[in-house]
Amino acid sequence: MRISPNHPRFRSLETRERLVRGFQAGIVAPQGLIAHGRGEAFDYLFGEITSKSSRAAAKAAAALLLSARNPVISINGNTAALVPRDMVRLAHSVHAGLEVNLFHRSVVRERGIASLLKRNGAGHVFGVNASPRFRIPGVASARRIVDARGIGAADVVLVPLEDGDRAEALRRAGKMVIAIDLNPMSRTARAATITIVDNIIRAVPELVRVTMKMKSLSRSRLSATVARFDNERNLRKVMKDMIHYMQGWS
Ligand code: PTJ
Repeated sequence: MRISPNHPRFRSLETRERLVRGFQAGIVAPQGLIAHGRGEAFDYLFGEITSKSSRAAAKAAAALLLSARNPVISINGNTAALVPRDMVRLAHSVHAGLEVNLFHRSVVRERGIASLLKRNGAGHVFGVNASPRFRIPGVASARRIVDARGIGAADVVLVPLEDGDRAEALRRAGKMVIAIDLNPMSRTARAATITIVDNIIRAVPELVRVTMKMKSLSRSRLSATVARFDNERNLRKVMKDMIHYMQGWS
């Protein structure tokens, strides 16, 4: 369906359309449409804006990605449908690998997502029928199977729209985790090293912008930016932002 740009909720409706098209093209899992609804509800409670706390998290995440030895960006169906080009741009900007890693795993969908990323400028994409494989210990879902040269070898992993247990398991495996999740109470948000509580359609362009700006900073300045960031404190601020916004309505 074509949405008129004059519609007051154009951005939100257009985002839904992208997910529906992604579903019809075999990129998005049916469950991904439901997951987006949960995200939308949280976004509404934040006023659909990128808050100061989200910007602070994006800055710390950019510093962590730029100072990583081997960063990898994990891509699922929703992420591929919503921000394929920005994810490829981010990967180029921080020299990160891209890996398809699905909760509702199917090789057909893995192939479709990898080719969508390639059409958007990606080079090699890990995770298509991953081989050699590495199994993340302690993950119950198909997400435990990762590429040994991709997420398996990464020191920093960006996990957008995640389901929880993998973020915890990646931390236990000694990796640093950056999450993008509109739910500040989710297990992913709590387990990650850095959580960007923002809609992925705003968070990823912001990450691209900030990494471009911070590229020339020294390793010690990047490390200092990461060290100053406290995820738990930032999540408390995010919750306060949400309550503050909601009180404005009463
Ligand atoms: O493509 P697959 O097979 O890997 O499956 C992807 C989904 C998203 C279906 C899978 O990872 C899943 O079930 O995730 P959950 O457990 O529903 O968690 C998704 C989280 O992302 C929730 O906390 C949502 O609030 C959040 N979320 C949804 N849409 C957005 C979002 N966060 C940021 N931006 C969004 N647009």
